[in-house]
Amino acid sequence: MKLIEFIDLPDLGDERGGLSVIEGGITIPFMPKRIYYIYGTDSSVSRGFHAHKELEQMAVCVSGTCEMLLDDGVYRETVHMNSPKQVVMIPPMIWHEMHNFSKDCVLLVLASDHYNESDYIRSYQEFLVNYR
Ligand code: T46
Repeated sequence: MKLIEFIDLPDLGDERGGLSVIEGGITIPFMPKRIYYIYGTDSSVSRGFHAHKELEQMAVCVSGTCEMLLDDGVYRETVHMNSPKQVVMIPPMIWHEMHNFSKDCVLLVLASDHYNESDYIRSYQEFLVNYR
């Protein structure tokens, strides 16, 4: 089973530099209500370790590199994120972890809804037992 779904962003770069575009409902299948970015994470630190009940998200490494692990409770897949032109989808009910951040990593995340802590499942056991 393939958990990792990539979307290749249109490359509108020219001799002046790169330009990639994400359009809600066009490039990605939802309209983002929230945008956040993760940066300055030490390579020894891992983040995530949760699933969302309903939230849809997409992530793109606009600078640097990191690894994104996705887990549906049966299968686990890890993708090396190293391109500002490639989006990885983080669907609801998928456990995800981020590892091996490079010093210059900026991970941009677009989310389908506002922040809501009750949408998080932060225990892997709870994820496995109650939600699969
Ligand atoms: C996710 C991965 C990819 C807020 O108050 N508002 C927000 O919009 C966000 C994203 C976080 N927070 C608070 C919640 C925590 O107290 O900021 C703190 C750090 O968040 P968290 O430990 O959840 O960060 P990560 O990097 O483990 O996970 C984040 C997102 O929270 C999560 O939704 O899918 O990035």
